[in-house]
Amino acid sequence: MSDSVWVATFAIACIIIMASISEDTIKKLVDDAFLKYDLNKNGTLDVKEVGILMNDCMRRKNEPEATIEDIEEFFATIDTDGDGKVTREEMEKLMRLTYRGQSPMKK
Ligand SMILES: [Ca+2]
Ligand SMILES: [Ca+2]
Repeated sequence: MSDSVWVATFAIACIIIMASISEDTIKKLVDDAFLKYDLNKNGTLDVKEVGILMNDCMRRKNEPEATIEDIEEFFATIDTDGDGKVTREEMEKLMRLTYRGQSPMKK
C-alpha cells in the first residue's frame, strides 16, 4: 500500500475504534460524524470537512497531520459517485465495508 492509502485506511479505522462497533451502531457513528464534522450543516461532508475529521483522528493518535494529497485521496475513496460531497449513505457504505474487512482501498 502507498503511504496515502495507509493513512486513509488508518483514518477509517480510527473512526470505527471511537466506539465499540456493531452493524447496528454504524448508523449512529455516521450520525455522530456528521453532527461533529458537517460544519455548515448542509447534510454532506465536503473535502474541507473530511480533512478536519481526518486530522482529528491523526492528532488523537499522535500522528503527523494528513497532507492535502492524503485528504483528497481519502475523500475520493469515500465519495463513491464522485459528486464532490460525501452523503450519509456513502459514509455508511464505507464503514460497513471497512468493518467487514472488505476495504475498497485494498485494490
Ligand atoms: Ca457540510
Ligand atoms: Ca458523493
